Amino acid sequence: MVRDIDPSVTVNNSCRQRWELADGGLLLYDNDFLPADLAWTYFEELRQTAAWQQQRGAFGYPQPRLTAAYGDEGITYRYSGTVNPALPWAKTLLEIKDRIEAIDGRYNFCLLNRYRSGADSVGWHADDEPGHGTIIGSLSLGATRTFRIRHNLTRETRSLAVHHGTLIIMAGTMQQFWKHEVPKTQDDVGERINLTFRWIDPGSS
Ligand SMILES: O=C(O)CCC(=O)C(=O)O
Repeated sequence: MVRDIDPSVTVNNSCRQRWELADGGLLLYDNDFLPADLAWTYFEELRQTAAWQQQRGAFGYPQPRLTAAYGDEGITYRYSGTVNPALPWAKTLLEIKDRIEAIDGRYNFCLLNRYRSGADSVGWHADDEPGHGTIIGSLSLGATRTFRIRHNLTRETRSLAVHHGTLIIMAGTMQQFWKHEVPKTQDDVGERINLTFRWIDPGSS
């Protein structure tokens, strides 16, 4: 089953959702979190200055996107065979982190994903590594893409359009019972940058 957002809750192009998901997952969605001009300033700066690289995943294949990692000193994010030591926070990232922490969560690491076109993607996964916080703040900049979530057992699937300036917060038990993905698209979409702010226990990284 695929359920999309009910468009009737959209007011003046601004749409906020709070999804209380099966088994205690929680997803907050705000498609109007950042004003468009500020979001473009962040997009351009991060596109030009972040330390982008194309990592190889668990089976040695290049990931279909570029990534960069920033955070507190000594924090490393390891997932799917990749090792992502944090570079020192850039000022812009700290500014964005403050804005998201004002909504929910506390973060010491940010993974940036850059989707160069519709051919770039991230497959179904959960961010459920031991020692990681359960709240993840995820900001979208640039092209609109589809963000999907799927329950591990029932396969209930929901889909959201993530726009320029959209914030999603994933919380509760969502990483335990649900997976998420950004699928490839044949649409002629431009570049998108996504920032996921996380908490990684210093002892576990
Ligand atoms: O690009 C996105 O919206 C999702 C990124 C993601 O799933 C991740 O970094 O774990």
